Amino acid sequence: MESLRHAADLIAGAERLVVFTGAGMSAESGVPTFRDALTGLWARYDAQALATPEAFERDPALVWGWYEWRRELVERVDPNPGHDAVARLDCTLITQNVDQLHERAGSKNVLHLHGSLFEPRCSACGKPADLLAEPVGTAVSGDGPRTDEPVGTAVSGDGPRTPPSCENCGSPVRPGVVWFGEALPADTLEKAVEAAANADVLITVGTAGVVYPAAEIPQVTAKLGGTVIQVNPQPTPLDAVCALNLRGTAAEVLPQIIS
Ligand code: BV8
Ligand code: ZN
Repeated sequence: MESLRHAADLIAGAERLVVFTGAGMSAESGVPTFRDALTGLWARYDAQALATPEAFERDPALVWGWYEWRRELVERVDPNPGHDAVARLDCTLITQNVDQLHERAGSKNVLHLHGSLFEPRCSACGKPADLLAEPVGTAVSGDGPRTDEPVGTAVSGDGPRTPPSCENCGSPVRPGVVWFGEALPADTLEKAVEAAANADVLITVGTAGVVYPAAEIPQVTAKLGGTVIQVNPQPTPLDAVCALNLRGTAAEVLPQIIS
């Protein structure tokens, strides 16, 4: 396909290359995209409502359980050929994803705009907390988490789980992700915007381009004269700023345009 060759030439000739990824990057590894990340017990919730400080405040076990379910899923799957292709690039890699599949494929210094499933911290004092080998929590019944069981009762499958308590101050530990209504990590965002501003080529892969300020990243490159290439089976609001819109999936297209 003509545009694949054109994209491959642009990427090979790029001097300051940026790759910007969203949930579609991990879809072919078996990780549901953000919008599809609610199945099973969480099917009745809206991701945007669950990924908020208010939801954690209201029901820490439900929200912690959802993130632990996602973390365990990500640990069980593997990077796909799209991650492997990106790892071959000399680029600045910016991701909205909270999984660590780019790192497991070999990418270094990944800028995680929305945090990570692998860096839980205290919801009050911010002290980093250890990841629990076994999902810890209380056994759950149909009406939600019971607290009569001692914390530490391993639970299997998906379901609410009581978050561990901070060793420092006893408050509930929270996932190390950025929720809706929370500020992105300032230094990470600053590095990402600077890389996007200086990029001569930016590849945006697998993002719906609707969540801000992350969705600004490809637009900054285009506004400052850089060339934006999009890889997504669907059209997105970012189509308008892309020089090339490659309608395909990450695992299919990226290995064809990255040598
Ligand atoms: C902030 C981490 C201010 C958590 C995420 C109105 C009211 C309230 C808020 C707002 C508002 N208007 C705007 C806002 C701001 C809000 C926002 O943008 N809301 C949107 C919904 C309108 N943003 C925020 O709240 C941000 N913070 O503004 O703070 C502030 C400032 C100072 C001080 C205090 C506060 C924080 C946003 C971060 C939220 N956290 N993730 C978690 O993971 O649980 S967002 C989450 O959804 C993802 O990280 C991602 O960023 C976003 C969208 O996901 P995508 O990656 O795009 O994936 P999605 O599922 O949507 O789409 C998948 C795409 O892949 C599709 O296009 C599909 O076609 C494609 N695809 C599918 N398969 C493949 C594929 N592509 C390639 N290959 C495939 N195989
Ligand atoms: Zn604490």
